[in-house]
Amino acid sequence: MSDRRFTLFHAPQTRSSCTLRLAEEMGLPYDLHVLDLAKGEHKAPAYLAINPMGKVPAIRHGEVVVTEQGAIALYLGDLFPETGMCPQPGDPLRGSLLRWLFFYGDCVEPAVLQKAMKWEAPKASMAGYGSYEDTMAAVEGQLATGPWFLGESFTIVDGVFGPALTWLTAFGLVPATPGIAAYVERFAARPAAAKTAAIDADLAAKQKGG
Ligand SMILES: N[C@@H](CCC(=O)N[C@@H](CS)C(=O)NCC(=O)O)C(=O)O
Repeated sequence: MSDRRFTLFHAPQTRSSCTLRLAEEMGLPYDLHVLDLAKGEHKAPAYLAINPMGKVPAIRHGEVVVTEQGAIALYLGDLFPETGMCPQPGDPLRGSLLRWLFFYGDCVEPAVLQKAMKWEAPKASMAGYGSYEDTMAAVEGQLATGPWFLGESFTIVDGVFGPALTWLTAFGLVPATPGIAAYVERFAARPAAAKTAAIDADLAAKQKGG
Protein backbone atom coordinates (compact mmCIF):
# COMPACT_ATOMS: atom_id res chain seq x y z
CA MET A 1 0.00 0.00 0.00
CA SER A 2 2.03 2.94 -1.25
CA ASP A 3 -0.57 5.65 -0.61
CA ARG A 4 -0.37 6.60 3.03
CA ARG A 5 -3.34 8.97 3.05
CA PHE A 6 -6.01 7.79 5.49
CA THR A 7 -9.50 8.70 6.66
CA LEU A 8 -10.16 9.67 10.26
CA PHE A 9 -13.68 9.04 11.52
CA HIS A 10 -14.10 11.89 13.90
CA ALA A 11 -16.58 13.59 16.19
CA PRO A 12 -15.44 16.97 17.53
CA GLN A 13 -14.33 17.23 21.16
CA THR A 14 -14.23 13.51 21.82
CA ARG A 15 -11.49 10.91 22.01
CA SER A 16 -11.08 11.18 18.24
CA SER A 17 -9.78 14.70 18.84
CA CYS A 18 -6.70 12.96 20.28
CA THR A 19 -6.15 11.27 16.93
CA LEU A 20 -6.79 14.52 15.11
CA ARG A 21 -4.24 16.23 17.33
CA LEU A 22 -1.71 13.48 16.71
CA ALA A 23 -2.26 13.70 12.94
CA GLU A 24 -1.60 17.44 13.17
CA GLU A 25 1.43 16.94 15.43
CA MET A 26 2.88 14.51 12.89
CA GLY A 27 1.84 16.53 9.83
CA LEU A 28 0.00 13.58 8.28
CA PRO A 29 -2.15 13.45 5.12
CA TYR A 30 -5.70 12.66 6.20
CA ASP A 31 -9.33 13.17 5.24
CA LEU A 32 -11.93 13.75 7.91
CA HIS A 33 -15.18 11.85 7.97
CA VAL A 34 -17.13 13.78 10.55
CA LEU A 35 -19.87 12.11 12.56
CA ASP A 36 -22.59 13.93 14.46
CA LEU A 37 -23.05 12.02 17.71
CA ALA A 38 -26.17 14.01 18.60
CA LYS A 39 -27.79 12.71 15.43
CA GLY A 40 -26.68 9.15 16.19
CA GLU A 41 -24.57 8.89 13.03
CA HIS A 42 -22.06 6.75 14.91
CA LYS A 43 -24.73 4.09 15.53
CA ALA A 44 -25.96 4.01 11.92
CA PRO A 45 -25.21 0.85 9.88
CA ALA A 46 -22.69 2.63 7.63
CA TYR A 47 -20.46 3.46 10.59
CA LEU A 48 -21.13 0.25 12.51
CA ALA A 49 -19.57 -1.48 9.50
CA ILE A 50 -16.39 0.44 10.33
CA ASN A 51 -16.57 0.07 14.10
CA PRO A 52 -19.24 -2.27 15.47
CA MET A 53 -18.82 -0.49 18.83
CA GLY A 54 -20.18 2.68 17.25
CA LYS A 55 -17.37 4.68 18.84
CA VAL A 56 -14.77 7.14 17.61
CA PRO A 57 -11.95 7.30 16.71
CA ALA A 58 -11.47 4.91 13.84
CA ILE A 59 -9.23 5.22 10.81
CA ARG A 60 -9.39 3.59 7.41
CA HIS A 61 -6.22 3.27 5.40
CA GLY A 62 -6.86 1.43 2.15
CA GLU A 63 -8.62 -1.75 3.22
CA VAL A 64 -7.29 -1.52 6.76
CA VAL A 65 -9.54 -0.30 9.56
CA VAL A 66 -8.10 0.45 13.00
CA THR A 67 -10.03 1.44 16.11
CA GLU A 68 -8.88 2.21 19.70
CA GLN A 69 -6.86 5.35 20.09
CA GLY A 70 -3.68 3.66 21.30
CA ALA A 71 -3.73 1.17 18.41
CA ILE A 72 -4.37 3.98 15.93
CA ALA A 73 -1.47 5.99 17.33
CA LEU A 74 0.85 3.01 16.94
CA TYR A 75 -0.43 2.20 13.44
CA LEU A 76 0.19 5.78 12.30
CA GLY A 77 3.51 5.98 14.08
CA ASP A 78 4.71 2.90 12.22
CA LEU A 79 3.21 4.05 8.92
CA PHE A 80 5.09 7.35 9.20
CA PRO A 81 8.34 6.44 10.95
CA GLU A 82 10.12 9.45 9.42
CA THR A 83 8.20 11.73 11.81
CA GLY A 84 10.51 10.41 14.52
CA MET A 85 7.55 10.29 16.91
CA CYS A 86 7.36 6.52 17.13
CA PRO A 87 10.58 4.78 18.19
CA GLN A 88 10.84 1.74 15.94
CA PRO A 89 11.76 -1.88 16.82
CA GLY A 90 15.42 -1.91 17.74
CA ASP A 91 15.22 1.47 19.44
CA PRO A 92 15.55 1.04 23.23
CA LEU A 93 12.50 3.30 23.68
CA ARG A 94 10.25 0.91 21.73
CA GLY A 95 9.54 -1.19 24.80
CA SER A 96 8.67 1.85 26.85
CA LEU A 97 6.45 3.10 24.04
CA LEU A 98 4.46 -0.14 23.96
CA ARG A 99 4.33 -0.33 27.72
CA TRP A 100 2.77 3.09 28.21
CA LEU A 101 0.41 2.86 25.25
CA PHE A 102 -1.03 -0.33 26.72
CA PHE A 103 -0.89 1.05 30.24
CA TYR A 104 -3.17 3.89 29.20
CA GLY A 105 -5.97 1.61 27.95
CA ASP A 106 -5.44 -1.24 30.38
CA CYS A 107 -4.88 0.75 33.57
CA VAL A 108 -5.52 4.49 33.37
CA GLU A 109 -8.94 4.36 31.72
CA PRO A 110 -10.50 1.76 34.06
CA ALA A 111 -8.83 3.22 37.17
CA VAL A 112 -10.08 6.73 36.45
CA LEU A 113 -13.56 5.47 35.58
CA GLN A 114 -13.82 3.51 38.81
CA LYS A 115 -12.76 6.56 40.78
CA ALA A 116 -15.01 8.99 38.87
CA MET A 117 -18.07 6.75 39.21
CA LYS A 118 -17.30 6.15 42.88
CA TRP A 119 -17.44 2.42 42.29
CA GLU A 120 -16.13 0.28 45.08
CA ALA A 121 -12.43 -0.37 44.51
CA PRO A 122 -11.85 -3.99 43.52
CA LYS A 123 -9.26 -6.09 45.33
CA ALA A 124 -5.97 -4.68 44.03
CA SER A 125 -4.55 -8.11 43.27
CA MET A 126 -7.58 -8.87 41.06
CA ALA A 127 -7.70 -5.57 39.16
CA GLY A 128 -5.30 -5.23 36.22
CA TYR A 129 -4.70 -1.64 37.30
CA GLY A 130 -4.15 -2.52 40.95
CA SER A 131 -5.57 0.66 42.38
CA TYR A 132 -6.29 4.17 41.16
CA GLU A 133 -3.56 5.47 43.48
CA ASP A 134 -0.91 3.06 42.20
CA THR A 135 -1.90 3.73 38.59
CA MET A 136 -1.63 7.49 38.90
CA ALA A 137 1.57 7.23 40.94
CA ALA A 138 3.09 5.23 38.07
CA VAL A 139 2.00 7.90 35.60
CA GLU A 140 3.46 10.66 37.77
CA GLY A 141 6.69 8.76 38.22
CA GLN A 142 7.04 8.41 34.46
CA LEU A 143 6.19 12.08 33.86
CA ALA A 144 9.01 13.04 36.20
CA THR A 145 11.44 11.68 33.59
CA GLY A 146 10.05 14.35 31.15
CA PRO A 147 9.63 16.81 29.66
CA TRP A 148 7.71 14.27 27.55
CA PHE A 149 6.26 10.94 28.45
CA LEU A 150 9.19 8.92 27.16
CA GLY A 151 11.79 11.54 28.05
CA GLU A 152 13.38 14.17 25.82
CA SER A 153 11.25 13.82 22.70
CA PHE A 154 7.56 14.15 22.00
CA THR A 155 6.17 10.79 20.86
CA ILE A 156 2.86 9.17 19.98
CA VAL A 157 2.53 8.30 23.68
CA ASP A 158 2.12 12.02 24.34
CA GLY A 159 -0.57 11.99 21.66
CA VAL A 160 -2.52 9.68 23.98
CA PHE A 161 -1.59 10.96 27.46
CA GLY A 162 -1.54 14.66 26.55
CA PRO A 163 -5.22 14.98 25.61
CA ALA A 164 -6.28 12.51 28.31
CA LEU A 165 -4.58 14.37 31.15
CA THR A 166 -5.81 17.69 29.73
CA TRP A 167 -9.45 16.53 29.84
CA LEU A 168 -9.16 14.61 33.09
CA THR A 169 -7.69 17.55 34.99
CA ALA A 170 -10.10 20.02 33.35
CA PHE A 171 -13.04 17.93 34.59
CA GLY A 172 -11.47 17.44 38.02
CA LEU A 173 -11.29 13.67 37.56
CA VAL A 174 -7.55 13.65 38.17
CA PRO A 175 -5.89 16.25 40.42
CA ALA A 176 -3.64 18.71 38.63
CA THR A 177 -0.54 17.91 40.68
CA PRO A 178 2.49 20.06 39.84
CA GLY A 179 3.93 17.33 37.57
CA ILE A 180 0.69 16.75 35.68
CA ALA A 181 -0.16 20.46 35.46
CA ALA A 182 3.26 21.29 34.00
CA TYR A 183 2.92 18.47 31.45
CA VAL A 184 -0.57 19.64 30.43
CA GLU A 185 0.77 23.18 30.06
CA ARG A 186 3.63 22.01 27.81
CA PHE A 187 1.17 20.00 25.75
CA ALA A 188 -1.13 23.00 25.34
CA ALA A 189 1.74 25.23 24.23
CA ARG A 190 2.58 23.19 21.12
CA PRO A 191 1.57 24.71 17.76
CA ALA A 192 -0.71 21.77 16.88
CA ALA A 193 -2.87 22.52 19.93
CA ALA A 194 -4.34 25.74 18.57
CA LYS A 195 -4.85 24.30 15.09
CA THR A 196 -6.67 21.20 16.38
CA ALA A 197 -8.82 23.24 18.75
CA ALA A 198 -9.80 25.56 15.88
CA ILE A 199 -10.76 22.64 13.60
CA ASP A 200 -12.81 21.09 16.39
CA ALA A 201 -14.51 24.34 17.42
CA ASP A 202 -15.51 24.95 13.80
CA LEU A 203 -16.90 21.42 13.41
CA ALA A 204 -18.76 21.60 16.73
CA ALA A 205 -20.30 24.96 15.81
CA LYS A 206 -21.43 23.60 12.43
CA GLN A 207 -23.04 20.60 14.11
CA LYS A 208 -24.82 22.79 16.64
CA GLY A 209 -26.05 25.14 13.92
CA GLY A 210 -27.12 22.41 11.55
N1 LIG B 1 -11.73 2.34 23.63
C1 LIG B 1 -12.03 3.42 22.72
C2 LIG B 1 -12.99 4.37 23.37
C3 LIG B 1 -13.68 5.25 22.36
C4 LIG B 1 -14.82 6.04 22.97
O1 LIG B 1 -15.33 5.71 24.05
N2 LIG B 1 -15.24 7.08 22.26
C5 LIG B 1 -16.38 7.87 22.67
C6 LIG B 1 -16.09 9.35 22.43
S1 LIG B 1 -15.03 10.05 23.66
C7 LIG B 1 -17.57 7.56 21.81
O2 LIG B 1 -17.44 7.29 20.63
N3 LIG B 1 -18.77 7.64 22.41
C8 LIG B 1 -20.00 7.52 21.67
C9 LIG B 1 -20.88 6.42 22.15
O3 LIG B 1 -20.36 5.42 22.66
O4 LIG B 1 -22.06 6.52 21.98
C10 LIG B 1 -10.74 4.10 22.28
O5 LIG B 1 -9.76 4.05 23.02
O6 LIG B 1 -10.68 4.68 21.18
